[in-house]
Amino acid sequence: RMPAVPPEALLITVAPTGAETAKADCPQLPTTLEELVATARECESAGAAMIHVHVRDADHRPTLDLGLLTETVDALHESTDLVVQLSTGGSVHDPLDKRLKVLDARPDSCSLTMGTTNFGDDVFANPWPFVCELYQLSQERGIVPEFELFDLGQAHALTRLIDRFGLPYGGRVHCDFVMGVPGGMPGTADALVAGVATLPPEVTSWSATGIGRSTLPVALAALSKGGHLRVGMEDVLTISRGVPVENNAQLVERVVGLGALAQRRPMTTTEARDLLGLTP
Ligand code: KMH
Ligand code: ZN
Repeated sequence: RMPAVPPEALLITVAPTGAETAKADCPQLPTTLEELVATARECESAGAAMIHVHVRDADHRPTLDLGLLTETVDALHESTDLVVQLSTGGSVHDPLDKRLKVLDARPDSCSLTMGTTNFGDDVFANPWPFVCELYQLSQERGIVPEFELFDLGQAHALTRLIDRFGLPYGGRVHCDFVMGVPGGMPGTADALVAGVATLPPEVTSWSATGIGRSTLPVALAALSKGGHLRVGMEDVLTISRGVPVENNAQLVERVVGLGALAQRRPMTTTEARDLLGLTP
């Protein structure tokens, strides 16, 4: 085995697109495969080691089309060394069966949200039987889940999942706190501390992301607690009040700078694979 990933290594995950923003409202959002690959390469150069991917169709609308998902995973593997994580959350309109099929595209990792959340005026549905099915499927397929936690109950639900079905493929347990969603936990240091305290002992790493204006408070709190970071235009579209984000690399560069202040340097893609249990 490789030596353990050192504590100063900071995993930066970039979430470049999401399923909520319309291309028409944000032309700089990467929605085509070409734009996504270019973004991925820029973000890898800037310090990202993992990419969390939502795919868009020819009309720039969110899709879970298996052909497009597979093509995207393959293209990202060909042009970058990034750990490729596909979203199984999709959009709030995607049916559960289609979200399970995402694993057929054979990503390295998949997001796995630990419970149902009010999501603005919508509902992001993750009923318990679906969570169990997706988890077991990830174990069978050799895909490493990233447990997405939108509230404290979801951090606690991870104990229940691991007690029932054992550890993920690869033996590591990586979580991501998604904070500041209207309907979920707030994007505050207090909420992050409570969330970390609620994680089961099996957790080996965690990151956090704050939506919208909670981006910086959450990033600073996560660095203070020794966690990792997710950033990207899925989560925030302004770099400061009223100033639009130019591109995803700009957000990655900003947290590389925050990491440097906290004496954390970007984790390499090789270290990220080790951290996540993707190295045999
Ligand atoms: N688009 C949200 C409804 C995930 O990627 O797994 C769900 C989401 C979480 O973005
Ligand atoms: Zn997502």
